[in-house]
Amino acid sequence: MTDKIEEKVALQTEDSRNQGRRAFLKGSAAVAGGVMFTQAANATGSAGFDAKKAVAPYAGKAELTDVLADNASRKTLGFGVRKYPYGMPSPFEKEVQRRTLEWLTPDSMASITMSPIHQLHGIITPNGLHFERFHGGVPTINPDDHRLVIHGLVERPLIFTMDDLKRFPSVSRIHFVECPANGALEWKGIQLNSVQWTHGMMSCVEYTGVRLSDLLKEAGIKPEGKWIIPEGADASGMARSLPLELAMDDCFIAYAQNGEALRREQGYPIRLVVPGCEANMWVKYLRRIMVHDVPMQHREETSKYTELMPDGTAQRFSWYMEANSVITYPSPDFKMQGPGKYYVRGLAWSGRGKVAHVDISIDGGRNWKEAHFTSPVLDKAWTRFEFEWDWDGSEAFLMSRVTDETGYVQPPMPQMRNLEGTNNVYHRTAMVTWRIHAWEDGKNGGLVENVQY
Ligand SMILES: Nc1nc2c(c(=O)[nH]1)N[C@H]1C(S)=C(S)[C@@H](COP(=O)(O)O)O[C@H]1N2
Ligand SMILES: [Mo]
Repeated sequence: MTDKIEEKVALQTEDSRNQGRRAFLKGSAAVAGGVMFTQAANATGSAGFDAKKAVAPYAGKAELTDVLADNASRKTLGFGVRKYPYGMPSPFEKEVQRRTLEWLTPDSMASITMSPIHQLHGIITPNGLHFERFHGGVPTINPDDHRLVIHGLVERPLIFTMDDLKRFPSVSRIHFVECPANGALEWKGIQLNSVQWTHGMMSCVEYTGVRLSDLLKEAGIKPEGKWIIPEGADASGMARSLPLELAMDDCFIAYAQNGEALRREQGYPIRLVVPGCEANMWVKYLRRIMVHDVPMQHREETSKYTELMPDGTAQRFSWYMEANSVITYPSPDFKMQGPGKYYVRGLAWSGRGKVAHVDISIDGGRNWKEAHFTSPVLDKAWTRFEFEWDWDGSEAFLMSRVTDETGYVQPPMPQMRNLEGTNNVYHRTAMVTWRIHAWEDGKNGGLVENVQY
């Protein structure tokens, strides 16, 4: 049985590759009016075409005939409508998964999985690939039974059903969400050779929900009320304190993510969205918000979500995620395909606003050139950058450095380590370096390796 399935998959792979090539040829002919053929003509004599600088390989007549020949997928019908009432990715994408490290998360109830950010495109994380972090398992909550309570130092304690929440004006915003432990494994030195491990504790989606300020105004905050303590309905009873100014600013309570209801892993039926801030404040399965005069004293946040400085003292509250960036292609999961033109791609984001610009170095930080953006530039959201690079095949050290709209510049790793030491677990947001091995470097030729510079 298994063998049969594998056989089928192998066959389909071949077919879909051919189909992919055909679609590409069709597409380029339609868009560029037969560029492929013009290039072919140039390559055989005329000036103006430099085969060495081309990204796409030259297609001769024999290859074209071969690729354009009918194949299995054109001779049989595919599957019909209603096969998947809820659509699934192609089976050929089955390696694109969130993953965990066994040694990092021995217990699946208090666990984490990382998003395969090297396999994502643009700035939106699909719901099924959103990173996951939970302290007490994922509850399956019936939204009809779920309530949100706002109480404490308020004029009118309130109880909302999920339908009540949807009657408020809605907001839809694209934001990144990042665990402050993202990158933490690399504080002391290099550990892992994949951007999924070094930066996958984050995602970026479109949330829809209701403004927290609308609900708090409805309840009426008493003058003594200075903090809110949101709490989750899962077994972990996750709770954190937020100052009222932050709560009244751009926070909202999301019921939807990328156009559909939140996934259970992400807090179904509702989660708090605290744009730009540490993900642990984004309480999932939100069941109550208590308005208080002081922050919570004895909970996890005071012991855990602090930054331990070299002298042993702790920075107690560090809410915002600093500007950060990373090159996702090429990165250690890829191997270079030979000297030639590459489009270096990556993500930049800032918890304090918009990304202003991203610079790229190919020589380990000595020289920098500006990348351009290929996505919208949004507030507290991922921004996708790209940089054209002619790789001559020699050893290179790729780095990206973001500057955000506040003027903050992403520091190099040695600078961050000197400043904060290595006791810290959180907020390791310094630059990373990918070493590209020279093409002629024996069996390592073209490998991409995580090194710290
Ligand atoms: N109720 C509840 N909310 C929670 C948590 C939790 O365990 N329970 N984990 C927090 C932490 S530490 C992180 S990093 C984010 C993870 O969000 P995600 O699972 O949607 O990626 O949720 C936060 N909110
Ligand atoms: Mo987290």
